[in-house]
Amino acid sequence: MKTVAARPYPYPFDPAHTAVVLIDMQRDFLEPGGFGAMLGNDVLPLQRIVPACQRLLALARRHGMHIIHTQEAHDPQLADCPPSKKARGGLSCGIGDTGPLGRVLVAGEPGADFVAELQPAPSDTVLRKPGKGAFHATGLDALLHAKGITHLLIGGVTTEVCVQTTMREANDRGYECLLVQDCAASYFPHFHDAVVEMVVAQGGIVGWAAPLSAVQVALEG
Ligand code: TIU
Repeated sequence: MKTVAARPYPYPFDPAHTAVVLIDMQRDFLEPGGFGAMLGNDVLPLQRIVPACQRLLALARRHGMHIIHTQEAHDPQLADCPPSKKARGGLSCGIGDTGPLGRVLVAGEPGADFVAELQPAPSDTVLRKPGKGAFHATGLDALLHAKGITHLLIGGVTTEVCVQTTMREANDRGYECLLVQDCAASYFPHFHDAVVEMVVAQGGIVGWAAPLSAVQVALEG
């Protein structure tokens, strides 16, 4: 067992039963012309966490932890996109429409791909998801059970949308979750900070939070 100096108290985990879940590090959220930018957001705060996410993946690989990359993307017919989701925001170029990065949030399009620095390795799992939470309408719970995974180290974008939703879904399913706080980002930095506080409040009501450096110290001293 390893122990991370985390908030609200130390987080024990066994790397053999732990997965890194990196949420939606896609061009559609991190690059100009993608879905996030269509929503009116500045993508720079998301781009800033890419080097830390690279270090988290390298750390996971050194210690044999399974890596899961989630991808928010719909099938080309949008059969898995509720009309309410497509309509939200009243965008002139919204989900399924053709923008600078191809069809917005559609699987197989350039925008749905992961950023160049965080391309999955062949041994990683890529999990396509139609919602904000990674457990909704996916096989994630069964996959984690099959691999004997009980603990999740979570990062990605955006902290208060897909990261927080996934962490809450995982917590309700019994997984012990640590938010790697500098490997997650929001278009709204104060939302990011608020999520970190929400997660660890009330004795860790949703789980734990720690910086990547604390995870690294736990694993490598
Ligand atoms: N808009 C926003 O902040 N996020 C999303 O739509 N998806 C994810 O967080 N991945």
